Amino acid sequence: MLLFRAKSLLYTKSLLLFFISSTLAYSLPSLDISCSPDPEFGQYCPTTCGIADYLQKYKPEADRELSFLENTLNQISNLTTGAHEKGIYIKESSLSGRKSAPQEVYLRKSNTMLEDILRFEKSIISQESQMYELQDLLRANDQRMVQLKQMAAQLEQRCQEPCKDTVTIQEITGKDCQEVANKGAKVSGLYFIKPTNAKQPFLVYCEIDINGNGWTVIQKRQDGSVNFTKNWIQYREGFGYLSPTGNSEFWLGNEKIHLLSTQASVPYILRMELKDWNGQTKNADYAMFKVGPEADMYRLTYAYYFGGDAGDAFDGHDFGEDPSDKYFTSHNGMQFSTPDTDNDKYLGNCAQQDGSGWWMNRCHAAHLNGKYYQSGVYTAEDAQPTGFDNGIIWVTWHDRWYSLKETTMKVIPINRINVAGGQQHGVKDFGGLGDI
Ligand SMILES: [Ca+2]
Repeated sequence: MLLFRAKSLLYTKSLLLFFISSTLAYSLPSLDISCSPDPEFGQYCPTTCGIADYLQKYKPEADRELSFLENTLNQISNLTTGAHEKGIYIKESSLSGRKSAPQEVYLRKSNTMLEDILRFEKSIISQESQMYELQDLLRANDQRMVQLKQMAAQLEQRCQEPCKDTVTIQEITGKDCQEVANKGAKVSGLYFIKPTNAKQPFLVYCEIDINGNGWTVIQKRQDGSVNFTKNWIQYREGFGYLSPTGNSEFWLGNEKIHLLSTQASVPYILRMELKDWNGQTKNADYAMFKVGPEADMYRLTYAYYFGGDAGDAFDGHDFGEDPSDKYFTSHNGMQFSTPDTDNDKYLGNCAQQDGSGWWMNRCHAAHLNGKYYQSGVYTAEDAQPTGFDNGIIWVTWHDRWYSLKETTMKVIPINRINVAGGQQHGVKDFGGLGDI
């Protein structure tokens, strides 16, 4: 708005100046002529004097107006100058702003770097403590290494010394422990025997009593020191430890038991010697005990229950759950099963469920290779994850939730049984036959 007014005033001033100057150019020569005012001015063509008078009359006012215009123009000019200066200032500011822009970038970068440095510093501090820990570990490992090297050196030295075998193995041999006893062996201990069909002798623990009875021991449990969860090959070859004092747990091995029990002309008695956690002992004997060849999965057979105060658990047991209980828990005629070889009569795998190798049916009433429980009575909770009765069981003495403390399975030729210990059955039939 101001600019518009200034422009219009400027325009007016220019016009007036032009008009005045052009008019004065004609009137100046006759300024000294006295002119008579003509009230009729305007009705006629004005004379030179009339025009001059008229100008004289209105000049002061025009001067004032011109002066006003001049002031206004000066003001506008001043404002314009101010605006221009401001413009220059803004421009310069803008330029200087632009010039300072890179500095801001550097500042930002600097801040970022500072943050990074702080972050790295924190990281370094935390890593430093980790490094200290690792250094400690390294030192401990170094010390351990030194100790191990010392131990290795000591062992190496000991290995160079002559080997001293502290296990006494008796010199007498035979086809079984009874023959060993018949040959004059008087003490229990480790002997090499070679059954008729065995390709080579193998070590057994012979239990020889004062009457000259020689029991060949095929299984021993006494403290749970040996894990009886083994596979087919381990049960075939045998596992555990044979000790000259007889105080160790083992399974002689199915192949050896097979070779031992199937010798021609020697009918064997299998005796189960059992001890519970009250220290009470009982036994159960089976006549004509045999274990078949591996081709028949080491099948168990016997002619009959020969006697004993522990009861005939091998014949199965009526648990009162199903009429077929007894039939499906009997063991005579069962093949051997291990967790990895299922030869049982059960849809599932008894040996796998119970973690043992045994002549499983569906599954058992006798189970002397079961899990060792330290206090006798155990529960389905204890038998997790399967929850089945998997202890060392002889149900005709203690029920299936009672695990026996000690067991020994041993064989002897049946003709020795009359002097090996009084039995309820078969004593008369087989007694007095003499040594074989
Ligand atoms: Ca099965």
